[in-house]
Amino acid sequence: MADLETHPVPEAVEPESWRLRVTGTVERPLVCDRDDLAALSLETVVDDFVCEAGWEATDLAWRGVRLETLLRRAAPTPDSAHALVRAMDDGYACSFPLDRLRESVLAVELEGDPLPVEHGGPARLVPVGADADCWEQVKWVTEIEIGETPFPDADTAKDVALSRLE
Ligand SMILES: Nc1nc2c(c(=O)[nH]1)N[C@H]1C(S)=C(S)[C@@H](COP(=O)(O)O)O[C@H]1N2
Ligand SMILES: [Mo]
Repeated sequence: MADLETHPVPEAVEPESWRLRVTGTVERPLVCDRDDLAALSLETVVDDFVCEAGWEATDLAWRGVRLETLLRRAAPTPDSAHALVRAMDDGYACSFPLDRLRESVLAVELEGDPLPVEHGGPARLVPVGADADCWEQVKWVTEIEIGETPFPDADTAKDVALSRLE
Protein backbone atom coordinates (compact mmCIF):
# COMPACT_ATOMS: atom_id res chain seq x y z
CA MET A 1 0.00 0.00 0.00
CA ALA A 2 1.30 3.46 -0.87
CA ASP A 3 0.27 6.37 1.36
CA LEU A 4 -0.81 9.87 0.48
CA GLU A 5 1.94 12.44 0.24
CA THR A 6 1.93 14.99 3.04
CA HIS A 7 1.84 18.69 2.20
CA PRO A 8 2.07 21.82 4.37
CA VAL A 9 -1.23 22.96 5.92
CA PRO A 10 -2.07 26.54 4.88
CA GLU A 11 -2.39 29.08 7.71
CA ALA A 12 -6.05 29.80 6.95
CA VAL A 13 -6.97 26.25 7.97
CA GLU A 14 -8.39 26.31 11.52
CA PRO A 15 -9.87 22.91 12.38
CA GLU A 16 -11.05 24.10 15.83
CA SER A 17 -13.55 26.57 14.42
CA TRP A 18 -14.58 24.28 11.56
CA ARG A 19 -18.19 24.21 10.39
CA LEU A 20 -19.75 22.85 7.21
CA ARG A 21 -22.35 25.04 5.51
CA VAL A 22 -24.73 24.06 2.74
CA THR A 23 -25.87 27.26 1.05
CA GLY A 24 -27.25 28.61 -2.21
CA THR A 25 -30.43 27.46 -3.92
CA VAL A 26 -31.66 25.20 -1.10
CA GLU A 27 -34.86 25.37 0.91
CA ARG A 28 -33.09 24.68 4.22
CA PRO A 29 -29.52 26.02 4.46
CA LEU A 30 -27.49 23.84 6.86
CA VAL A 31 -24.68 24.40 9.32
CA CYS A 32 -23.07 21.29 10.83
CA ASP A 33 -20.22 20.70 13.25
CA ARG A 34 -18.21 17.50 13.69
CA ASP A 35 -20.73 15.95 16.07
CA ASP A 36 -23.61 16.61 13.67
CA LEU A 37 -21.73 14.84 10.88
CA ALA A 38 -20.65 11.92 13.08
CA ALA A 39 -24.30 11.38 14.04
CA LEU A 40 -25.25 10.71 10.41
CA SER A 41 -24.89 7.28 8.87
CA LEU A 42 -21.31 6.85 7.72
CA GLU A 43 -20.07 4.50 5.05
CA THR A 44 -16.67 3.29 3.93
CA VAL A 45 -15.24 3.59 0.44
CA VAL A 46 -11.88 2.14 -0.57
CA ASP A 47 -10.19 3.94 -3.42
CA ASP A 48 -6.85 4.60 -5.09
CA PHE A 49 -5.71 8.19 -5.53
CA VAL A 50 -3.58 9.51 -8.39
CA CYS A 51 -2.09 13.02 -8.39
CA GLU A 52 -1.34 14.79 -11.64
CA ALA A 53 2.13 15.54 -10.24
CA GLY A 54 3.05 11.90 -10.72
CA TRP A 55 2.48 10.08 -7.43
CA GLU A 56 -0.26 7.80 -6.22
CA ALA A 57 -1.71 6.22 -3.11
CA THR A 58 -3.50 2.88 -3.10
CA ASP A 59 -6.29 1.22 -1.13
CA LEU A 60 -7.25 4.25 0.93
CA ALA A 61 -10.16 3.47 3.26
CA TRP A 62 -12.23 6.63 3.67
CA ARG A 63 -15.24 6.76 6.00
CA GLY A 64 -17.77 9.51 5.73
CA VAL A 65 -21.21 10.69 4.83
CA ARG A 66 -22.68 10.28 1.37
CA LEU A 67 -23.48 13.80 0.14
CA GLU A 68 -26.97 12.64 -0.80
CA THR A 69 -27.74 12.42 2.93
CA LEU A 70 -26.81 16.05 3.54
CA LEU A 71 -28.42 17.29 0.34
CA ARG A 72 -31.72 15.61 1.15
CA ARG A 73 -31.81 17.65 4.37
CA ALA A 74 -30.92 20.89 2.62
CA ALA A 75 -33.49 20.30 -0.14
CA PRO A 76 -32.06 21.90 -3.31
CA THR A 77 -34.65 23.64 -5.49
CA PRO A 78 -35.86 21.49 -8.42
CA ASP A 79 -33.77 23.51 -10.91
CA SER A 80 -30.52 23.12 -8.97
CA ALA A 81 -27.91 21.31 -11.07
CA HIS A 82 -24.53 22.61 -9.89
CA ALA A 83 -22.43 22.71 -6.75
CA LEU A 84 -19.32 24.58 -5.67
CA VAL A 85 -17.27 22.94 -2.91
CA ARG A 86 -15.27 25.53 -0.97
CA ALA A 87 -12.29 24.88 1.29
CA MET A 88 -10.80 26.68 4.31
CA ASP A 89 -7.63 27.58 2.38
CA ASP A 90 -8.95 30.84 0.96
CA GLY A 91 -10.07 30.77 -2.62
CA TYR A 92 -9.73 27.02 -3.20
CA ALA A 93 -13.00 25.76 -4.62
CA CYS A 94 -14.07 23.07 -7.07
CA SER A 95 -17.34 22.77 -8.97
CA PHE A 96 -19.33 19.61 -9.68
CA PRO A 97 -22.54 18.65 -11.42
CA LEU A 98 -24.99 18.21 -8.53
CA ASP A 99 -25.76 14.61 -9.53
CA ARG A 100 -22.10 13.65 -9.28
CA LEU A 101 -21.75 15.35 -5.92
CA ARG A 102 -24.74 13.43 -4.53
CA GLU A 103 -22.88 10.16 -5.12
CA SER A 104 -19.66 11.41 -3.52
CA VAL A 105 -18.56 10.97 0.08
CA LEU A 106 -17.49 13.63 2.54
CA ALA A 107 -14.81 11.72 4.45
CA VAL A 108 -14.19 12.33 8.16
CA GLU A 109 -12.00 9.25 8.78
CA LEU A 110 -9.02 7.68 7.01
CA GLU A 111 -7.91 4.12 7.79
CA GLY A 112 -10.14 4.04 10.87
CA ASP A 113 -8.79 7.23 12.47
CA PRO A 114 -10.19 10.77 12.47
CA LEU A 115 -9.00 12.40 9.26
CA PRO A 116 -5.71 14.20 10.07
CA VAL A 117 -5.65 17.91 9.31
CA GLU A 118 -2.73 17.46 6.90
CA HIS A 119 -4.97 15.31 4.72
CA GLY A 120 -7.96 17.62 4.86
CA GLY A 121 -9.54 17.00 8.27
CA PRO A 122 -12.13 17.59 9.55
CA ALA A 123 -13.68 16.80 6.14
CA ARG A 124 -12.37 15.90 2.68
CA LEU A 125 -14.44 15.33 -0.41
CA VAL A 126 -13.93 11.93 -2.05
CA PRO A 127 -15.64 12.22 -5.44
CA VAL A 128 -16.88 9.11 -7.19
CA GLY A 129 -15.43 7.96 -10.47
CA ALA A 130 -12.17 6.23 -11.31
CA ASP A 131 -11.14 9.16 -13.50
CA ALA A 132 -11.58 11.81 -10.79
CA ASP A 133 -8.91 14.51 -10.89
CA CYS A 134 -6.67 14.92 -7.85
CA TRP A 135 -7.75 18.54 -7.29
CA GLU A 136 -11.36 17.38 -6.95
CA GLN A 137 -10.55 15.73 -3.60
CA VAL A 138 -11.13 19.01 -1.79
CA LYS A 139 -9.45 19.09 1.64
CA TRP A 140 -10.89 21.17 4.55
CA VAL A 141 -14.35 21.39 2.96
CA THR A 142 -16.25 24.19 4.69
CA GLU A 143 -19.06 25.17 2.32
CA ILE A 144 -21.12 23.49 -0.36
CA GLU A 145 -22.93 26.10 -2.41
CA ILE A 146 -25.75 24.81 -4.58
CA GLY A 147 -26.74 26.66 -7.76
CA GLU A 148 -29.15 26.56 -10.66
CA THR A 149 -26.37 27.94 -12.90
CA PRO A 150 -22.68 26.90 -13.04
CA PHE A 151 -19.84 28.52 -11.06
CA PRO A 152 -17.15 29.01 -13.74
CA ASP A 153 -15.36 31.96 -12.13
CA ALA A 154 -15.16 30.60 -8.60
CA ASP A 155 -13.80 27.21 -9.69
CA THR A 156 -10.10 27.64 -8.86
CA ALA A 157 -8.98 24.15 -7.87
CA LYS A 158 -7.58 22.98 -11.19
CA ASP A 159 -5.58 26.19 -11.74
CA VAL A 160 -4.18 26.09 -8.20
CA ALA A 161 -3.18 22.44 -8.56
CA LEU A 162 -1.63 22.83 -12.01
CA SER A 163 0.23 26.01 -11.06
CA ARG A 164 2.09 23.96 -8.44
CA LEU A 165 3.42 21.72 -11.21
CA GLU A 166 5.16 24.57 -13.02
N1 LIG B 1 -8.38 22.63 -0.04
C1 LIG B 1 -7.49 22.03 -0.84
N2 LIG B 1 -7.73 20.78 -1.26
C2 LIG B 1 -6.86 20.15 -2.06
C3 LIG B 1 -5.69 20.81 -2.52
C4 LIG B 1 -5.46 22.14 -2.06
O1 LIG B 1 -4.46 22.80 -2.37
N3 LIG B 1 -6.39 22.70 -1.21
N4 LIG B 1 -4.83 20.14 -3.39
C5 LIG B 1 -5.38 19.00 -4.14
C6 LIG B 1 -4.35 18.19 -4.80
S1 LIG B 1 -3.74 18.75 -6.26
C7 LIG B 1 -3.96 16.97 -4.31
S2 LIG B 1 -2.88 15.98 -5.15
C8 LIG B 1 -4.47 16.48 -3.00
C9 LIG B 1 -3.31 16.13 -2.08
O2 LIG B 1 -3.79 15.51 -0.93
P1 LIG B 1 -2.78 15.22 0.27
O3 LIG B 1 -2.18 16.54 0.69
O4 LIG B 1 -3.61 14.59 1.34
O5 LIG B 1 -1.73 14.28 -0.28
O6 LIG B 1 -5.34 17.40 -2.35
C10 LIG B 1 -6.20 18.08 -3.23
N5 LIG B 1 -7.13 18.88 -2.44
MO1 LIG C 1 -2.59 16.95 -7.20
